[in-house]
Amino acid sequence: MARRALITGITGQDGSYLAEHLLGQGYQVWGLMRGQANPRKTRVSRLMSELSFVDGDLMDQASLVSAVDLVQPDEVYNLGAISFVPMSWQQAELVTEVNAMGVLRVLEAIRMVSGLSSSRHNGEAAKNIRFYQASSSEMFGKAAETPQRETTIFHPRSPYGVAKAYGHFITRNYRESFGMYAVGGILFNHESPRRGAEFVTRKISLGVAKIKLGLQDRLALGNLDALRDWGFAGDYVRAMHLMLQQDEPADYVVGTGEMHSVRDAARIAFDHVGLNWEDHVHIDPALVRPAEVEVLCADTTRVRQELRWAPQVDFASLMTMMVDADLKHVAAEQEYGGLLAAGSW
Ligand code: NAP
Ligand code: G4F
Repeated sequence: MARRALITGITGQDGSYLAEHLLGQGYQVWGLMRGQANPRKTRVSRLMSELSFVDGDLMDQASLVSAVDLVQPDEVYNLGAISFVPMSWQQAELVTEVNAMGVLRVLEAIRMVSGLSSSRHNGEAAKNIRFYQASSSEMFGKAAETPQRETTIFHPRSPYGVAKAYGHFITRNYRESFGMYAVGGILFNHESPRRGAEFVTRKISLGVAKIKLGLQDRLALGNLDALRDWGFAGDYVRAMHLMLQQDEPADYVVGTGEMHSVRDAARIAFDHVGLNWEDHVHIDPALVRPAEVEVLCADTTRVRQELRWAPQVDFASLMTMMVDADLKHVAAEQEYGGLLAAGSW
């Protein structure tokens, strides 16, 4: 019988790639969808006709219990979150509710549907629902060491990072308290043509496409010196799946092991279309963060050795893939008068 997976965050970048990957592996896949008419449903459902949806919201415990009960999943991937770091300074309480308490609510939903009693210490799960939590390298924040590995202490620099640290620890706690197969994937930045336009790589690729097509001339950025370990989202969802296929649950750091600056990202993207980035990029101090994460780079030893996972797309190929996709995207929007914009990536 086909295995069943439930994904929260189905309308996001990772949700779409993970659903495609799991469908390709023969799973039946349900995506948790919030809102009565989520405008982002169209873009994910037109990619995958086999995908099913179930209503629910990470803010609403009862909806999560109903969703888990209805789907009866073998695996739950909690990718839902408010994922844009700057928003977490503006709406810290909301981000904490969704990104921290939301994790607890999904774990509780699994515990309730599985019939695991709260007094059952280190017991066997009545129904073995495996759980993946989308933890983040933002938890390392002001990094104690570089590269960062599974044992590096957390020093989050934003309410987002603090909330993710709670989600990571509560996942580990449910593993230790109830014997759940529950893991946190500590993923470093991963991007794609489906990345939200608010994140720096996509902001650059969209900006480059619009400048190349004569629709704008300048691109405002913040801290050009920030260093990140950027990979391709399509590679990283394979690691998520592998983490739930092991004999024993464990947390893994997932990245490429290479770091690049925001300046490098801009240079590669502008070079790709024959433009000089310095002619177009200007610094907007308003885009510099109250507390910046300066350096993130993964120590990938464990994920490579134990999961036999390795990324397939390097940084330059990732940036040029995104620019090429946005050149097509922006040209199509121009041709169809922006009609594609609402639902498309
Ligand atoms: P994304 O594109 O921003 O997608 C976020 C998803 O969360 C969307 O589907 C959104 O659905 C959903 N969501 C937001 N609030 C919700 C709520 N109250 N209830 C249910 N769903 C809700 O993020 P992503 O890049 O795919 O990242 C996936 C996960 O990995 C996130 O948890 C993120 O924090 C984490 N992460 C990402 C990276 C990265 O570099 N991409 C790295 C480390 C960790 P709506 O359509 O309803 O808004
Ligand atoms: O693309 P970003 O907004 O991603 P950030 O903050 O690293 O967070 C992403 O990765 C995390 C994993 O480490 C995820 F957990 C999180 O959900 C998200 O997916 O910014 C990257 C860097 C930052 O240092 C930022 O200050 O780029 C710098 N930057 C410089 N100019 C900019 C800009 N970032 C944005 N978004 N916009 C700019 O104009």
